[in-house]
Amino acid sequence: MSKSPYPPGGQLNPPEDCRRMRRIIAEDPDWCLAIVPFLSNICLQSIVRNFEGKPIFEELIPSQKDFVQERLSPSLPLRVTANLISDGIYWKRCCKQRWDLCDVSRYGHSWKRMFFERHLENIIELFIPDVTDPKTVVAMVPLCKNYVKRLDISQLLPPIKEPQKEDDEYGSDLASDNEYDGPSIDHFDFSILLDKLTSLEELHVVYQVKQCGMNFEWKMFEMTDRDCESFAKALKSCKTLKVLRLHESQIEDKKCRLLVKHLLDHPSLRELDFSHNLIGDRGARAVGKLLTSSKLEILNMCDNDIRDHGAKAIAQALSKNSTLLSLNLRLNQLRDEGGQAICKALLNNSTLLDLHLGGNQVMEPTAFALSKTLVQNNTLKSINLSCNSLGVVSKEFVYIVGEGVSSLLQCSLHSRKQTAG
Ligand SMILES: *[C@@H]1O[C@H](CO)[C@@H](O)[C@H](O)[C@H]1NC(C)=O
Ligand SMILES: *[C@@H]1O[C@H](CO)[C@@H](O)[C@H](O)[C@H]1NC(C)=O
Ligand SMILES: *[C@@H]1O[C@H](CO)[C@@H](O)[C@H](O)[C@H]1NC(C)=O
Ligand SMILES: *[C@@H]1O[C@H](CO)[C@@H](O)[C@H](O)[C@H]1NC(C)=O
Ligand SMILES: CC(=O)N[C@H]1CO[C@H](CO)[C@@H](O)[C@@H]1O
Repeated sequence: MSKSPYPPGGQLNPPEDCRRMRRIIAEDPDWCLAIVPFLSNICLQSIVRNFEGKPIFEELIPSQKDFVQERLSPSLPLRVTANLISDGIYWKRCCKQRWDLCDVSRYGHSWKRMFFERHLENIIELFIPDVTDPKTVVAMVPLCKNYVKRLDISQLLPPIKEPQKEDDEYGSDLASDNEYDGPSIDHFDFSILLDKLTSLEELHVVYQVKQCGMNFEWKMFEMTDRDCESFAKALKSCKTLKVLRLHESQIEDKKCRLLVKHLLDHPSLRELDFSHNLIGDRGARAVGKLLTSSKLEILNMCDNDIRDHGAKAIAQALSKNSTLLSLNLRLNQLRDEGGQAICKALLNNSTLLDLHLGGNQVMEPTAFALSKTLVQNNTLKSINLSCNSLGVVSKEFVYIVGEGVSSLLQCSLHSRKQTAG
């Protein structure tokens, strides 16, 4: 086989190609001057044509692999291609054929990773409980587990509504006397999948239905108790997970505590994002416990319902040994009691670099506590106190910050309403 296959009928003639010298012009009017293709090219084309029945790829040299990758059909079954064809032009063609927007830099510049992550996301996002066979998801595992590092699930569908259920929506016991016990699961059950995805590092999940239109119902936008139980178990089984984002899913204290319980002593979790949920003080206490028993570095509890007691629990965890680098408590209800607790905790050996206390109704006392912390000792690099009524203190505070702390890189103090004086 020749080492330099080139396109059939192509005009690229290597100079040493002696066949160029052929100068026979026959009297046959159909005689063609085009050069006979290399036998190796014909072989490669045959490989491409028969790939599904008889895949030959490993044995080829790199240039031949490229030749094949450029010509294989993107609609070949994945069971043939998944673990055979390496990252490269073939997977790029598969991605481009399926999606208009393909930003490969989001996938570590791996087209294969992009293909399998988005393919699996698609299957999960269109999974209908009790309709889709869970086997279709599990069957994907051996094909994709080596390439899927992150899953970004932006939709989870509820079961199809039984028509007779509409009548007993208001709790008529007689109506629910029929055989039907309701759906067996409320949304896709992650516990059938997560323990098998051995490369998964990041998981983002939102329990919501996109484009529900006139079918809108609030319950399309929440994680149920049953979901939470199976999800928590699934998390525990996924030992490689580093980043968990579970937002806008109506998670309250009970679900938060269940999730945290299964995350305690997780071997690899580094970032946790429970933003835009309904977590209150009891949930925050559980999260505080998680802080002291894990190596969490980034915690985002933005837009929840944490008050002073919850803040104190988090503060206590901070003042003990914590590995936390970034804490976001924006849009909670810490008020001064909570705000002061957090600031005082930072006096004690914290590693924290970024703190966001925006929109927490904190006022002068917190600003003073923070200024004391900053003057005494800090590793803090950025503080955001926007959307609080710091009032007249802010001027003085900025002065202290300016005088005492040179390491602070960023400080945001935009007050929504400045008290006159
Ligand atoms: C804090 O962490 C350091 C190093 O990780 C460890 O040596 C020390 O014992 C810990 N202290 C407490 C109170 O947990
Ligand atoms: C800081 O640590 C000291 C001793 O380790 C302890 O007595 C004090 O209560 C801690 N302060 C806070 C706010 O946790
Ligand atoms: C601040 O913390 C650093 C490191 O934790 C320590 O070396 C330094 O002595 C502390 N300074 C004060 C004023 O406590
Ligand atoms: C502070 O937080 C608010 C809300 O997240 C944001 O809009 C603003 O840009 C932040 N300020 C800085 C300096 O980062
Ligand atoms: C428990 C602990 O290590 N506490 C130390 C925290 O840091 C201050 C000084 O910043 C020390 O005095 C404490 O001993």
